[in-house]
Amino acid sequence: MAAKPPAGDPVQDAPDVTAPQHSAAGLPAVAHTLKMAQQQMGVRRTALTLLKVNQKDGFDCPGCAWPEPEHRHKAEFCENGAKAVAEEATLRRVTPDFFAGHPVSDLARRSGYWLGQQGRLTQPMYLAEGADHYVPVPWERAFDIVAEELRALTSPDQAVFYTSGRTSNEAAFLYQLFARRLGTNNLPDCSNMCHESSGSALTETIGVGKGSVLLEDLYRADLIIVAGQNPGTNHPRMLSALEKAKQRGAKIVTVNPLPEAGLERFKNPQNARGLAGPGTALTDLFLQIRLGGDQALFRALNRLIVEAGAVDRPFIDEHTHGYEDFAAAARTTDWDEVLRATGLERAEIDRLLAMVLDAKSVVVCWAMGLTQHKHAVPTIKEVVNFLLLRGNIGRPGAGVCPVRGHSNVQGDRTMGIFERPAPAFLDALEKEFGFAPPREHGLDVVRAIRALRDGTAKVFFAMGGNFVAASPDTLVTESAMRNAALTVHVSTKLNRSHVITGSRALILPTLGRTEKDIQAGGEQFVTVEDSMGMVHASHGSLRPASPHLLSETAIVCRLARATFGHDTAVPWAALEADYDLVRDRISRVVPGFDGFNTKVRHPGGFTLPHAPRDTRTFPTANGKANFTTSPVEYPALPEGRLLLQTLRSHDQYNTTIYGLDDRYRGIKGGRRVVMVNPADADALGLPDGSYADLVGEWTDGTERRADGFRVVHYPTPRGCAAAYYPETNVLVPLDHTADTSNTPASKSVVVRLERTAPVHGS
Ligand SMILES: Nc1nc2c(c(=O)[nH]1)N[C@H]1C(S)=C(S)[C@@H](COP(=O)(O)OP(=O)(O)OC[C@H]3O[C@@H](n4cnc5c(=O)[nH]c(N)nc54)[C@H](O)[C@@H]3O)O[C@H]1N2
Ligand SMILES: Nc1nc2c(c(=O)[nH]1)N[C@H]1C(S)=C(S)[C@@H](COP(=O)(O)OP(=O)(O)OC[C@H]3O[C@@H](n4cnc5c(=O)[nH]c(N)nc54)[C@H](O)[C@@H]3O)O[C@H]1N2
Ligand SMILES: [Mo]
Repeated sequence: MAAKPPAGDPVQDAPDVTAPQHSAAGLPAVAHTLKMAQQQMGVRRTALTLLKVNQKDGFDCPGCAWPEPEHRHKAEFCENGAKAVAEEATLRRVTPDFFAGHPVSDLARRSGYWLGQQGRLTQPMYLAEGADHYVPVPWERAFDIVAEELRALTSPDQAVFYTSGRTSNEAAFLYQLFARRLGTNNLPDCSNMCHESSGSALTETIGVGKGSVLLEDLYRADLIIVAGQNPGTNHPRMLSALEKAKQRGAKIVTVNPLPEAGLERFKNPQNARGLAGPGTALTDLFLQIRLGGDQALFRALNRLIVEAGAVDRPFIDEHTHGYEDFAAAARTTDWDEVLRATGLERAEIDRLLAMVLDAKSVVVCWAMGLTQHKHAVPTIKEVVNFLLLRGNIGRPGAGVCPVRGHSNVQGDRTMGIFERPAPAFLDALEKEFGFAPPREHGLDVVRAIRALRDGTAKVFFAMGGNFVAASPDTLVTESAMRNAALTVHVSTKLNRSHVITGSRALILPTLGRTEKDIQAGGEQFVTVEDSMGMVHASHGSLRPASPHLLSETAIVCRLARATFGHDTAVPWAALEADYDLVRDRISRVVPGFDGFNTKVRHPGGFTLPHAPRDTRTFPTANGKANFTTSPVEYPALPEGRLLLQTLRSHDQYNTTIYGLDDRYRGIKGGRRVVMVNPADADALGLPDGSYADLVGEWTDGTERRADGFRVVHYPTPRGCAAAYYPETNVLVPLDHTADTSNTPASKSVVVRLERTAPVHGS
């Protein structure tokens, strides 16, 4: 199985490499922001739009899920938030003429970058069976096509309803209601590829699958450990919070295979010291860990804490279960194994211990570096053990902080986008709407791909996202998609999932966050939940990209009417007209949302309850916070091979490529690069600037290939390499997933590098 870069693409991939940087943001970020934004939106629209981001009367940034501080700056956005806004508020348009001029067979040869650069989708488009051109289709006909296919299924479980994480609470609630009214729990979402491991680990150990800290806790922490996360690129506003914590005396420990610039030093563009001065050094201790070594690191640390007798005994006795077993296991931790797994020295772990023992309150933040491994769930459970040992949960300045990705991915799950819904949620739905929702678990992302591949799923419907490019094992996923009878995408921008289709396909263009949403009941707003469980309103203000766009909420309601006809259980037309009515329903179904319509109209919104954080109570099966004792695991690495992590560059939002640079890592003008430790590269005979194919090796003997990567000698630990996603998704085997959460293990793929001739004559 081999994947070449799409041919016929005007974008050349000819990377130019300099040394990685040691600080993030500052003046270059501001300049870069304005340049990117003005290219897409022009000067006036740039000013109008960026001033509305994350303001109390404005729209929620469609970038990441980092929360808004209580005291907001006039410009409460970051470079990458501005890029996300510009990408949506662009003045470029994809019209029916565009599709007339570009057959699908041509679009399938273009890169994702090129597709995205064409602009906003403007009209519903239909690809008939056997056709090579999308043609415009009236909305009503589009809904009828979906309804016909759904009604033709022999079971509702032959349909799959995917969600990306930008969908508002209102649209998400109605979307899951639609799927369950139809009779299926097949509601996979991007979370399955993202923080599912966090949800699994936290639900079992503390009883709530969400983070337990608020911004104020970060400011008050004595020690913040940031493990497996690159906030300088992916959550830039987090750097302001870390800076503030630092100024109040916090220490910061970074655990990462890469020395990420944003965590080294932050030049806050909101003040003179940051804009033109030296900025703030953030990291006090950098532990350059091997990929997948985190569970071993935390277990070793836990052993040292137990041996030092430095545990919070009253907390452990009153609130937890399983301490004695855990402590006994921790005492037997094998140091040789720890040093092998982490690649760290004992002295570095001792330094971390000293900082932990010095700190009254500790927060651990993490993202994909912890969640996308085979042993991600036990790794995060070990982080919980670490916090429980010293009572670092449920008190100010302490707790778990999984930092979410998409701006409403946490809210979508709260609204019931989940293939394994809790019985209590289904009971509440049944009581509110008077129909019996299905109880059997549905398909997650990986299982949905298998079902499409095997022909047991026939209709694929996506509320946002770019399933084909974001999912693992690209060639397998693409052929699974082509197996479907119908694929439907509710989207703002053109992407690869629109051109790798089932027998028939629809593109349903929708409003973005930035745009005014007018319904029969007047102008509407929507709501979102950030990474810290704060719910607030988002008001779009721009004129929609096209008069033909429908909101996601309207799309669900109209599809429901086409599918069910007159529905005695759900008044779809009324809900479409007035989102307050949707929120009333949510307030009666979802815990924590009582008085939703009133509370969300308070400036800044409201905070959802979180029992461990608020009352130190743990809604687990045994009513206690659970210590867990999992065997220590770390990825095996065969001789002469490298362990590859697939990560984000600075100029992308998941599968949306904003540009071809990764400024902080010193890479310009190309994405097909592989970062390798110089000693490994020398041993493999790969000088900096040489080219290699990446060949993925999987335990069943199959191989996967991604061609033509420029080798970059980079400060990553021995045995570890890094390359960008989505280009490298072709290498991630569908069956290579995390235990329990089933999240693709895209941070540990075994590869060998085969030297090739340079590409593009460079
Ligand atoms: N601008 C921008 N913002 C984004 C996104 C984007 O693509 N662009 N994506 C959004 C989404 S959906 C998400 S989920 C988040 C993702 O946010 P991140 O999780 O920060 O994203 P990644 O680029 O995957 O980076 C993973 C980080 O973990 C490190 N890492 C990898 N493996 C390991 C490991 O085994 N151990 C440790 N300790 N570290 C490891 C990597 O070196 C890297 O620094 O960002 C969100 N925000
Ligand atoms: N190898 C590898 N694979 C990964 C990851 C990794 O680190 N490595 N990360 C994983 C993670 S963390 C995630 S979250 C997934 C992301 O998976 P997805 O969420 O499926 O992918 P995105 O690239 O964020 O989706 C981009 C598309 O969303 C559409 N869109 C944008 N805004 C809106 C909107 O407001 N409404 C609607 N309806 N559509 C909109 C646009 O058409 C755009 O093309 O990828 C996962 N895949
Ligand atoms: Mo994500």
